[in-house]
Amino acid sequence: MADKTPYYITTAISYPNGEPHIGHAYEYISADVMARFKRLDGYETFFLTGTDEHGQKMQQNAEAQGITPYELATRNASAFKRVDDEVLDISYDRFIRTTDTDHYEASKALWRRMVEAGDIYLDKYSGWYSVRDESFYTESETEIREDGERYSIETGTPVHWVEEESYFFRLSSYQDKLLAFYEQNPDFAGPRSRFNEVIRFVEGGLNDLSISRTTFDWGVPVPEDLTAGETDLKHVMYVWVDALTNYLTGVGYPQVDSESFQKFWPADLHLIGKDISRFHCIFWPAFLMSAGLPLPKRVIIHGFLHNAGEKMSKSVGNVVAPAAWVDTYGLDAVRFFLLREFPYGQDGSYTHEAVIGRKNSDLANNLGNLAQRSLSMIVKNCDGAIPQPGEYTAEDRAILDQAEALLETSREAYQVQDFHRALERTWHVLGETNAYFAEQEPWKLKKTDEARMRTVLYVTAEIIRKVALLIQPVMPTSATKLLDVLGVPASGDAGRTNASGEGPRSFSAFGQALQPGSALEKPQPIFPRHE
Ligand code: ME8
Repeated sequence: MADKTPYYITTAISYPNGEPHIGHAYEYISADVMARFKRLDGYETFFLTGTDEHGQKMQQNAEAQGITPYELATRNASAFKRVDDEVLDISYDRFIRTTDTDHYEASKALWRRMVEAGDIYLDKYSGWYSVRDESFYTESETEIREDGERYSIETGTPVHWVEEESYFFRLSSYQDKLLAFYEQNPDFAGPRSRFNEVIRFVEGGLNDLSISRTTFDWGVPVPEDLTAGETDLKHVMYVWVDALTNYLTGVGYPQVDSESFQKFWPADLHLIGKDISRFHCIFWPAFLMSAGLPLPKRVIIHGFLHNAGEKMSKSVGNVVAPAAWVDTYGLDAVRFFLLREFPYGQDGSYTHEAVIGRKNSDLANNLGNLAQRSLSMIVKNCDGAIPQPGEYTAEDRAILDQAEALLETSREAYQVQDFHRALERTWHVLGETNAYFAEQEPWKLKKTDEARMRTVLYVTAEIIRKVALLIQPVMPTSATKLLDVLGVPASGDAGRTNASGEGPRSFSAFGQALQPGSALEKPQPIFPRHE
């Protein structure tokens, strides 16, 4: 068998300060859907996720709780991992913790390369720092509010004045190189509107970046041999330097000759939220350019999830735990809702009514009901086997052609992470299929023209098969059940086996139409209505 094309996808790594919320789940689910799509489409996929455990925020929170930062990180990293494994069925290949030993090696190696490139120098930092954002701000990026305190204008988090000896990265010298890179790679980041914000920021000029801290010690130490004689203080890396490096660690850096690094670097996709686009689209490519490493192919920037239009916050008490949603609506309905309800890249708002609306109309009616009615009719009227179709009419051909086109439409949409469009097109075809089924009235044909009834039922079942194949990434359990009912054989190499049944069916089976005469299981309702 020919070697598969590699595909490397990552999520942001979360601060394990507390438990994951539905905003985190949104990111994990969308990355998981992308990873599953690529696996089913024949790529050798490596999917990295994990936790970002260093920094002042972690240290302060741990102190407040009277435990060590490592204890805090360990407790909450397990909570994140548990949600991935037990609640959301995230098919990651490695869950990285930035306290993993190989990650220290990778971070130090990258630092060394940037020193060798002449891009790191010792100086003194003075300026505004937000511990909550783990981010430095210039004076003009902050404002004094009514309470007399100073805040970041962009994120609204409190900032405090910092003055300390620090290593700096010569970010200012990368302005032109970055702009040239963006110009040559117009798809480097998406959606375009968010990429444009990044470009405008870089056009405005870049300051050198403070990349080490001396006032606390919870971080990756700057290699001692590089600081000897230069400073009396102990420096740890600024948390974002080591955090971004996780993408390299995950595939074997600094072993650049390793099979894994050779195969998977540069990453095909970093999937992140809108609040951290500058770190990924400016700092990260500049670090990699400095270190002489290839740049990631794409960064996709998703929007934020709001509760009924309101920002989720602990103080408002509207933070949703992923498990609460999954218990209420079921995992596949949650996954579907998050990707179908709003375009990827834009902010999204959720309400109980909106989730129920999607679950009942799109899933229970348009897909569940169609599958249940048509497949039950086959079981009852065609001896429990896929019927033999007769000659196709123009209507049959038209609807089959629409379903046929869905694979390419989906590929194109997934290529730019437009999950919303892929699902919208799929449900459009399901809408047309429902109309076809209603117009053809196979339940009447049973009495007047059985051969024609068999053709209509075959066409409908074949469209359901195609749709079920394509929605596996979004709703793995339900799609698998549907494919099991249709008797579609599992393709052993298409990824992980699903808890519910036979396992995934690769997209290479898309063109293999249902075999007349093959047995059909009695369908059980797969998408129940939410009462
Ligand atoms: O930023 N809706 O970690 P984090 C959608 N450690 N996405 C959201 C969200 C919401 N309400 N809230 C957070 C960090 N996110 C860094 C990343 S990567 C090298 C280091 C997203 O725990 C957020 O945008 O604050 C980010 O992509 C991810 O969750 C982790 O956020």
